[in-house]
Amino acid sequence: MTVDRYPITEAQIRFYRENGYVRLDNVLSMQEVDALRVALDVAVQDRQKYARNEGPRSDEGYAKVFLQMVNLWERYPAVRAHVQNPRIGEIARQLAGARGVRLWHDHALIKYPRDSKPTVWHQDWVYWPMKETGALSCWMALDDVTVKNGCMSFIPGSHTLGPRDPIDLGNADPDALLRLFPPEERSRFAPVAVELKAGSCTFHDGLTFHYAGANTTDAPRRAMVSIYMPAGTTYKKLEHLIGDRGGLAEGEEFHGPLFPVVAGAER
Ligand SMILES: O=C(O)CCC(=O)C(=O)O
Repeated sequence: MTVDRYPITEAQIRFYRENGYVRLDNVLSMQEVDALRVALDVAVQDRQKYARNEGPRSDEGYAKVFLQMVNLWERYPAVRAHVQNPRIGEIARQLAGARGVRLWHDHALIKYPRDSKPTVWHQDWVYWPMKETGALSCWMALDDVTVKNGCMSFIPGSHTLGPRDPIDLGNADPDALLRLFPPEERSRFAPVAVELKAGSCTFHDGLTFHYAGANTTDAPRRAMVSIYMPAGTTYKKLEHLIGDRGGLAEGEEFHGPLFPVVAGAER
């Protein structure tokens, strides 16, 4: 059997560990990208048809940042194939330096044009009910992304600064997180905007500061994000937008079919 592996290099893994993010080109084929685009279109239509609220956050400010649809993998086979793609899981496992990785959740993030707001600087881990750090996101571009339509930006090395208070993603000032730091420290932050072709992606650590500008073009900016946690990550009680899935007790390891193992060992 041929193992479908992405040829990630030691230098890319080192870059990720030092900077808290890494760009990887041509991870998906155009057929895989197209299958995800179709699935997202259907999900958007289903959402309208069934008045389905795919995410509990629907305040007006948040809606202008993006349409967020969570855990599509449970309903759309193309998304399931993507989030459980061992090619992606294995990259996540190697970057995290873990024995194995489980899926935490997926979310499609569609930044619609016009009246679009930036995704303000934030860290992800502070919203996640996990005791340990180390979980990471694969942000897959389904359209070519540039500064004009809201590509991601990262502050290299910010994952070493530790967790800060969560930011109100719908209403905060874009720089609210950065202003928590004294001016001399802030002046050393050097954000990097990462433009990508569709089918290329970034991985970022849950503690890395990241941002995406408003979409100033005429077309939607579609991204499919899947979040992986190192096997052995344990549950910490914290309200989260995907709800209290799995009925886990404080300190219990994430396990079971809601958090499938995507690469490597279960524990
Ligand atoms: O796509 C965006 O606008 C932001 C994505 C993000 O914050 C994330 O994937 O953690």
